[in-house]
Amino acid sequence: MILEDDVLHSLCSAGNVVALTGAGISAESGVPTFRGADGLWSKLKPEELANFDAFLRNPELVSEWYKHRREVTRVVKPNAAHYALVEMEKIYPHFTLITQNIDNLHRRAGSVNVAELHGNIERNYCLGCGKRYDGKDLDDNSPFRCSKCGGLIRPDIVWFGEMLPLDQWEIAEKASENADVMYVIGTSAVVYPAAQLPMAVKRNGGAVIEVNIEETPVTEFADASFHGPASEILTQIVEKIKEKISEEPK
Ligand code: BV8
Ligand code: ZN
Repeated sequence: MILEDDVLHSLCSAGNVVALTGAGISAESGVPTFRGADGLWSKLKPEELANFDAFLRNPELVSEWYKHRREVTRVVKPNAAHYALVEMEKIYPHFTLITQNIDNLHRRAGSVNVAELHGNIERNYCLGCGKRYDGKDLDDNSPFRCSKCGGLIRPDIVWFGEMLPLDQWEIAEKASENADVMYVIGTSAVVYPAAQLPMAVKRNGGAVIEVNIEETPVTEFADASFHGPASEILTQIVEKIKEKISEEPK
């Protein structure tokens, strides 16, 4: 990976730094992505599963799908890319991690300042009374009925056509508007409104650094695009930043 001096300098001197992650950062942990060749949605159609109407039409099917995905995310582990972002949070004065992922791997790796735009697969709530349920409380029956009111329990995840959690979105928007640098990692950048954040950074004069195994709509306006597995690329970037910072006179 070639990290030009001017890019490295901008990465080292950045004060406000943001990372936007998608399913690709968890791919090397063994969590299937959505749109890749072996992606979740190559077999199933999102409209059949990741939306509220589908859930009301067939709560068993959708509940089982999320139960299966919870089981997958529990056995996998964060990979070097997640840990590289934990390191970044220590290096940079202000670091905000914005994730589209629902797999909880960033928090399990140790990231603290995390905005979860699309929810979290371990969180669930009752449609009837709002009672909250942890994923582990649900795993022996589906569809999941509320013990308090008998209502249907759904995952606390943002489905297509649903609003993103306002508090998380506001954190993400504000961090992106003030960012000196945004790392865009492992996302196909096709799902809105998350996909508009890199352009917001660019518009406000920040640098956009893409890490992906293939080109995406971000590639054409990124200040630098590194094509390769996030675990390798991010580990190398963090090492080079640490090296450069250690050379600087105290
Ligand atoms: C909303 C939760 C508004 C469920 C998800 C037409 C045009 C534009 C927009 C729209 C439109 N029609 C509808 C919309 C809006 C819609 C949208 O954007 N649709 C898209 C598909 C066209 N958005 C919404 O509905 C959002 N809500 O807009 O509400 C509103 C306004 C008023 C009132 C009410 C509502 C809600 C969006 C959230 C949907 N929920 N998931 C679940 O997960 O089960 S989206 C789903 O896609 C995931 O959350 C995921 O995070 C997200 C994005 O996918 P990626 O993370 O990018 O994953 P993907 O597989 O696509 O890509 C992986 C990438 O990693 C690839 O690039 C690959 O190359 C790379 N990679 C792989 N391995 C590696 C790697 N990179 C590095 N290293 C590796 N090793
Ligand atoms: Zn209830």
